[in-house]
Amino acid sequence: MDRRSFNRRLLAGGAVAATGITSLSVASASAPAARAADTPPRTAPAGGQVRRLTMYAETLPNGQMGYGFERGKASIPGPPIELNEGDTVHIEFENTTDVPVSLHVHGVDYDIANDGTRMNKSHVEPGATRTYTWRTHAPGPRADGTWQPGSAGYWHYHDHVVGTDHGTGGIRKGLYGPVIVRRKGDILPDKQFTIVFNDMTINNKPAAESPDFKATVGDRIEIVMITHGEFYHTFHVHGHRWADNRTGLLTGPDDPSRVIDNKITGPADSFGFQIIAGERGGAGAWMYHCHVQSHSDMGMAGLLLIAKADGTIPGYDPDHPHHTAASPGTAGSGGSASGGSASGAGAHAGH
Ligand SMILES: [Cu+2]
Repeated sequence: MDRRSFNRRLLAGGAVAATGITSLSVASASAPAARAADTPPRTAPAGGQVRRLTMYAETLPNGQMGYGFERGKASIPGPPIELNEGDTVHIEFENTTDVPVSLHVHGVDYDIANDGTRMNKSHVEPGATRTYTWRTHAPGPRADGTWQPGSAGYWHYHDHVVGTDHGTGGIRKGLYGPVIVRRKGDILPDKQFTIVFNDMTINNKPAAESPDFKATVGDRIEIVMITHGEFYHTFHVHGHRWADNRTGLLTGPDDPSRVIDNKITGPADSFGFQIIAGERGGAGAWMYHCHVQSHSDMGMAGLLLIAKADGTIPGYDPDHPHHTAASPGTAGSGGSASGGSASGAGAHAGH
């Protein structure tokens, strides 16, 4: 599904039919290729809507856990929740698992009853339902003349009660997802991918199954990058750069934001940016990876598969493993990552 249909569905509110809207479900090859370089990009409208979503926490067949907009459709990461500054969202949240779960959010506005922690009994018992309300606001002056920032940003939600009062077990099992709040006029992407460095995994996948993401040259790609777990990482994409600011975009020739292609990121950090696929570099199997060497050697790497308009990807052989982990004997020697076994990360790293 392309971004446009996703936005339509989310904007429609209610029990959104979210089939396939996970960050892992890249748009199909049949989706019309956007030509961001030739067409003025769409922009975010002013906020102020009241949205209603239904959300489920579920235990997945492999024992991991996920959030989803529909029963039986939970994913890791959970589905993106997109808002415009000024919107309110009421999330009817059902816990279908056999342990207490919650929904705790970063960045947006919520009162203590919507905190999603045991401290204020805002978690959800097995089989129970609770409505969480998140609000957002545009920036503006306070009464005292100081400036209040708006809610716009690349944020995230996660469990805060499974395993410990900090949700350490829930996050480790996959209970996390992205929240994107846009400001009126923010440029909208053609495709959106969520990449979560969680302990030594990407999106809780073992190294050999690290997620690849597909696009066509010229697509305006939005990457939402979130980190969880025990380690600091650096996020690097080959062949593309972005601005280290709220949107990842420069506003003009005098925008002082630093342009980067590598960013340090620690637990519960999140950021996002947009790139034009293949701009100045062309089509190809472009790596993205953690740039801590022992981490990338252990498999914290995947591909941005950027195809030409005809669908071909120069030099890419899907049968050839591009980012398998180094053997356990060679990876992580002397690296801080060896401590990952205590967090369960070691179980993934050797696959
Ligand atoms: Cu790393």
